[in-house]
Amino acid sequence: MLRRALLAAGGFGLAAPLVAQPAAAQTTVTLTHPLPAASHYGVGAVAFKEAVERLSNGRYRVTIQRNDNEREAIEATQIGTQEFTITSTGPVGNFVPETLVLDIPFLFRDYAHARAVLDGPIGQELLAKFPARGLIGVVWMENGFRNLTNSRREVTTPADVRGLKVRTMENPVHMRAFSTLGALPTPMAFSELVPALQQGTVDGQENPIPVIVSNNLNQVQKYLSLTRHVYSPAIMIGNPAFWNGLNAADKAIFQQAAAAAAKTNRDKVTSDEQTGVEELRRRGMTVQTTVDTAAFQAALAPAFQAYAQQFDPALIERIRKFGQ
Ligand code: EAX
Repeated sequence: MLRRALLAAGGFGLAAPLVAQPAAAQTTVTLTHPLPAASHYGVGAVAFKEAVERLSNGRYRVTIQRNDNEREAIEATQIGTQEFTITSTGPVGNFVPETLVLDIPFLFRDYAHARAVLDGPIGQELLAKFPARGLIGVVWMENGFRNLTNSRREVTTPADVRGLKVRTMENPVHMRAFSTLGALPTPMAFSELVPALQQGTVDGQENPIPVIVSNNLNQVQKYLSLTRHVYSPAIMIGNPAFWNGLNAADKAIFQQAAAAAAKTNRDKVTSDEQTGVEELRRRGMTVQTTVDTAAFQAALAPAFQAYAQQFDPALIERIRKFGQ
């Protein structure tokens, strides 16, 4: 009636609805990660945001925030103060112990091997362990092969590591490796790393080239040794209440967006691996490329024996042999 009256009064030449259509409901989700926006995690986060917003026609918006304490971010995702986080597996073992097997030194031959394992049945079996721990393992992403940096001396053999105070992630598998080498592993969140290096609380740390480059660790570390002693997976973790509340179509959108994040993230790692060492040399780091990997693997024999007690040796063998 009102519409006809107004039209008769010539109030509206167009058959425009008189009552504003309710805007499509929009849900904002928060994703955090610990690194700079231009890092291999940051570009993955943006790819995720763009895909979610495009595929949902704006029904979902993604807010990206930085939190460089990965354990805190996982806890926040678990209790629902945020919906997603991207993190290395460093602290994940404190929530989903089964993932610690991935952190064993020298387990993966190269990037192709690691990506095939994570995207294949073994990686999917591990993601299936997350819901029982109050988390959703959405998709495997990538941090990269970790290398040792320090400010005391060049490191090419295990003997050079002896006595170094090395910051490690809060990861018992990594800590055992460095104590087996005679170093003094000092676990702390990434958020505490640079101050600890600046104050000399620790002599060194270990991280993939993409992390060393994107955080300018060359400003607080002199020597880089290309040890590649551990492949460090990353993972996108989701909040179960949010994830399980999605209908099938929306869940498919988030899964497609997570796959886009992983591809962009891995492509950035590949690119950083091609250019990062030269960039760090240019920034003044002294780089040891000829590291005695066989000597490091031999020196870690006691740690490998302990890992074979802690994890299923058959699983370790499955991972080592995958794709051969
Ligand atoms: O996930 O804590 C670390 O050394 C991690 O490699 C870093 O936060 C990126």
